[in-house]
Amino acid sequence: STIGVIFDLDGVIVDTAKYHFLAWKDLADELGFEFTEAHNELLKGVSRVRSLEILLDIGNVKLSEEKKQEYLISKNEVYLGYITKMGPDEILPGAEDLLNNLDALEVKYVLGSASKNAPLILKQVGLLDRFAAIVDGNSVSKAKPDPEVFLIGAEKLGLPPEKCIVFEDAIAGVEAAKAAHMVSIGIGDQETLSHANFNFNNLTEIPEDFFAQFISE
Ligand code: G16
Ligand code: MG
Repeated sequence: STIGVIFDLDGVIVDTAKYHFLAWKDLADELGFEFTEAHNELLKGVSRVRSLEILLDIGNVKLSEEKKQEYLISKNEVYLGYITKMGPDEILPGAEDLLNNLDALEVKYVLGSASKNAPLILKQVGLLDRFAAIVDGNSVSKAKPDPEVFLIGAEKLGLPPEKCIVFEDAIAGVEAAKAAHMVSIGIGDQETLSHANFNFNNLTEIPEDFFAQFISE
């Protein structure tokens, strides 16, 4: 096809943000400060290391590098406890229909996630085999809003960035797509994601003929 699609994972394909929240909240409890769902918004799409920094800023807590490494590991262990219980019922509404639609159009798609746990999550929900490639937190060095993750995605698709369409739920993710000169689709709150080229509340709202406008004969 003349176009390709790059999907973010958390907030687009599945809602793992609720599990990140519970795991980070555990840590905040241990450190003795409050961590709210509003605080959790700041961590969406952001790398694990950066998330810890933001969390510690919220609690006004300073830690040694050693302690930070320790907490990064223990947070992830708590998170994995939730992830390993996930199943196909946790795929967000509209996601599978959208992938089926792209398959029918013979449009290739890859994953472009900040998560180091992306392959495990996709395996849990039964979608791992569907993506042409997985670009995740293990394969990138610069986190969103840096465009690196999406530029590697374009390489995997074998397409120039201008021919790639990115589905994102996070502010940093839409910024990364724009920095990569790709078409950005904001999934979620329209005001939060007003910098995206297109906005939808969720994947069920994407019209079946949506991709036709990008495909040239
Ligand atoms: C996801 C989440 C972020 C999380 C990041 C790293 O990104 O939105 O909140 O901090 O992955 O996750 P992990 O700790 O599993 O490596 P995305 O890009 O899929 O939205
Ligand atoms: Mg996301």
